[in-house]
Amino acid sequence: MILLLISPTAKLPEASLTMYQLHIANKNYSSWSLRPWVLMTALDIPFTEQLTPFSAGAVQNAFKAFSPTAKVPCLVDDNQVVWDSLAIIEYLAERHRGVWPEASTART
Ligand SMILES: N[C@@H](CCC(=O)N[C@@H](CS)C(=O)NCC(=O)O)C(=O)O
Repeated sequence: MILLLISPTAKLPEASLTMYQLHIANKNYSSWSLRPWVLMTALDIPFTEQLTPFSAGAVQNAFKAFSPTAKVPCLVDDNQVVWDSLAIIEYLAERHRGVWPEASTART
């Protein structure tokens, strides 16, 4: 009998070799930022946190430096920029185990 042990957080073959950068805003205000932040932290997916605080004003000009939509969260993976929280989670799910449950019934 062959026993195959796979860590739930093991990287899939297409996982990044570079360190992800996750751009977020204030954790106490930006629940959107916390979506990928909590996921990556819980699954031990290594990333560098880049926190840019909200400033006064309707448009967050500081976010334009890294996010095409001037919104957070925004994930940078080498040359790839993913700028929506659910899109980030889907992106990570293609590269890391454990993002979504294996059982389809657990995903309904
Ligand atoms: N649908 C987007 C929403 C992102 C979003 O609205 N983020 C807010 C912070 S929680 C933001 O960046 N607001 C800045 C602004 O609207 O200028 C996502 O899921 O990532």
